[in-house]
Amino acid sequence: MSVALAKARSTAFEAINGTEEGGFLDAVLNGLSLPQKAIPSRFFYDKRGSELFEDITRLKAYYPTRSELEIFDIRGEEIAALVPDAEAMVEFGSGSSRKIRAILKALTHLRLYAPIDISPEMLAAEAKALSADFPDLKVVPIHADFMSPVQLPAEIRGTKRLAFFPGSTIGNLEPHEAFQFLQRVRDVVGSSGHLLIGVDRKKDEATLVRAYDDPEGVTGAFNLNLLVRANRELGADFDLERFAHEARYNADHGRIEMHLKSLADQRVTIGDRHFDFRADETIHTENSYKYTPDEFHLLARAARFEPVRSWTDSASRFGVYLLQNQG
Ligand code: AVI
Repeated sequence: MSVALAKARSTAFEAINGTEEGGFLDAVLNGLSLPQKAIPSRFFYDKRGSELFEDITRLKAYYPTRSELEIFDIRGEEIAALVPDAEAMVEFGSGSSRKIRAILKALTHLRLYAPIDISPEMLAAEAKALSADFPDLKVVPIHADFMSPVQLPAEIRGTKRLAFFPGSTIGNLEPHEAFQFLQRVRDVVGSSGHLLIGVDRKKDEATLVRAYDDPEGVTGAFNLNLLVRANRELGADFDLERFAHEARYNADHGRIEMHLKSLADQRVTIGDRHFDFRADETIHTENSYKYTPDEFHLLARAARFEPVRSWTDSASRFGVYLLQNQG
């Protein structure tokens, strides 16, 4: 085995057995062997990628975060009045805490908050900060991958539960995965429990594409950071000058796609594997599905969640839905 591949394999070993689930090396080697080359979007979020994503959420062009926060600010009390019995909130993939703060301000009757996140550092930091700001709220962090079945701690099991899944993260799942995810959320909230979820809406193509191809180039840097990560962690030799960020709307599938486009005929080497690129050939790095309210209601009902009420922002760009488990 070559030195580079050995390095790549040991890094991948650490990745699988450390904080990162799923094996970046295998995902890249398998993904680059497909006819349409691809790398799964979950690998965006190394330290730099997470920082860049946080920057994206503050961009003028990236409307989803702003629109969703507007809904929570204006509709918080209305939402709270619809779930008067909820005692515990379980957040899936909590990450940064701007949204939970906005909703916790309104949901004053909650006594427990359980963020689920893959990053123990993020969980610990968030739990500490929230406990300081909401002294009457018990914070019970759950270190887990929210895409897998989650074991609830004992103190949450007996409570009336409300799940929280903001940010249109559901849009990064393929529709069949979104359906399976909603079914797992039903298990977590229990019978007649609720889910409050943020979902980006379909809209004109120009607004959508601009949100994923901002003039400042932050989303481009976020996308290209996958190659920076592959060079650093896997010993790959991607030439960053010879790949470019591309965002396009695929109307047939109702999704934004992000790609990294090769600017020349070139060969990339990872250990003893070679991958040839033609000029203009792309690596598909992300799907972000957009749902009309009707489409989302259909998906929710198929997973046995009944829509209770939904809200949108002043520009009708984003949707927040309160759903109730019918199972
Ligand atoms: C995390 N997720 C909901 C974002 C989205 O809009 O699909 C990720 C993102 N990709 C590029 N910009 C933001």
